[in-house]
Amino acid sequence: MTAFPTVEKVQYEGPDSDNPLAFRWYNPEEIVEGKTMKEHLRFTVCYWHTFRGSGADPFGMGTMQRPWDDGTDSVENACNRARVAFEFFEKLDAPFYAFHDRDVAPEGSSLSHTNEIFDSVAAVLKEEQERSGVKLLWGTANMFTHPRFMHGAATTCNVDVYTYAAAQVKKAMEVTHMLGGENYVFWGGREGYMNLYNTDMKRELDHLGQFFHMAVDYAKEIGFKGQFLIEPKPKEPTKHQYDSDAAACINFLRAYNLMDHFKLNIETNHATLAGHTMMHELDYAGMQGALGSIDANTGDMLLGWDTDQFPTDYYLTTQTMLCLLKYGLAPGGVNFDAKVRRESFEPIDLFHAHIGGMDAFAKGLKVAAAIRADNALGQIVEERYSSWNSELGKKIESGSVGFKELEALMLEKGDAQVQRSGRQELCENIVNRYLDKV
Ligand code: XLS
Ligand code: NI
Ligand code: NI
Repeated sequence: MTAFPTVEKVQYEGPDSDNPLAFRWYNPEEIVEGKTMKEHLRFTVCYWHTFRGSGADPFGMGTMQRPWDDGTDSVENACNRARVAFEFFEKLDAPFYAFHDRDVAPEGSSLSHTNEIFDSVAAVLKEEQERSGVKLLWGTANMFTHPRFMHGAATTCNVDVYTYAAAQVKKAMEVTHMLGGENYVFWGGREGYMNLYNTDMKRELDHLGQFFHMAVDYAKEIGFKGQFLIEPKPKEPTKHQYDSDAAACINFLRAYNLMDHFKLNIETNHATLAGHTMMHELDYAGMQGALGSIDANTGDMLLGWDTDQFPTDYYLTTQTMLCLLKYGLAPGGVNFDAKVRRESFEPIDLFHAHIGGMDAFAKGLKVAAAIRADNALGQIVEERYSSWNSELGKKIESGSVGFKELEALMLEKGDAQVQRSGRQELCENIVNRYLDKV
């Protein structure tokens, strides 16, 4: 049985290929900066959009044709879908996948029943991982779909729901560990608020900090060595998500003494919803030693929500790869947290979407590496800050002078020297030049 009878394993054919089912840029074994593309990019297919996305939106019902899926919540359907997913990962040559507990397995009539179902499906996932060699980048718990989580999970006003959430994450961590997951993700779901009149923000954040400490303790207890990741997002579904952006997450982690245990999973569309660029979020997380992994997608300039489109823009992927090469990515990866449009309802569209995203990132990797090899942007940055290499600059940077000394110096000098040009347009032209060249 095959779910994708018309598709062979996708191969690299080079930039001139017009085969829509071939890679033009992603050449897994090609070496860039001393590592293969496969090692750099660690491409990951997400289970929720690709295998559970129905195409429903607030105005209309599902549109996707998924002939292998009988549309029921049976365990058999879940196991069968898991096998189809692995056929997809293999044909796409994707080395990793990622899931929420409830994407792969349906809920049962009680928590213990749900856990049993999860175990049965996890056994299939394990078997398929072993058969195919595809690995789990990360697991996570869905604590936002079910009505019990209407007020949040680890920040809920209800202690019973908090307890349920703790039990759910415990189980999701165990399954992630059993499947050799390299990371475990916390995206806030409904951790946030709709209105401050009815919200005790301090208490909710204290509870969240406590929750993460429990996760850290439990990981130690079961020997889970994967990296914990928090995924920032500013809004949606709540009007204010607590993990609103990289800076807010890092402040939270510091305040609750969790910096040693967590890094960030930065998502493009979340960055732009927060009013930042992806490059900003990556650079901010990276400079704080907190860049863990990325959810690769893109938003739409004219739509104000998380549209989760596949990334095809070379500027975006070049900027992203400049940061990933600078700060490193493993054990994180490039996870396509992206969905095909509801008008792209055929199974083959899943291939087009992922191939496009993988090629865009592979090209971005090559362009970024070429820019770095010539230090083309680095040189401009170095020149721009060169005044700081003076005696005075060194004194300030090492903290050995204060306002009084600086005032004395400037009183003597009378005025500050002329600045260097920022050369922004030149930088933009340089990026274009390398995009043309690669
Ligand atoms: C939602 C998030 C979600 C996380 C995983 O906006 O991106 O998909 O990545 O819970
Ligand atoms: Ni995401
Ligand atoms: Ni998202």
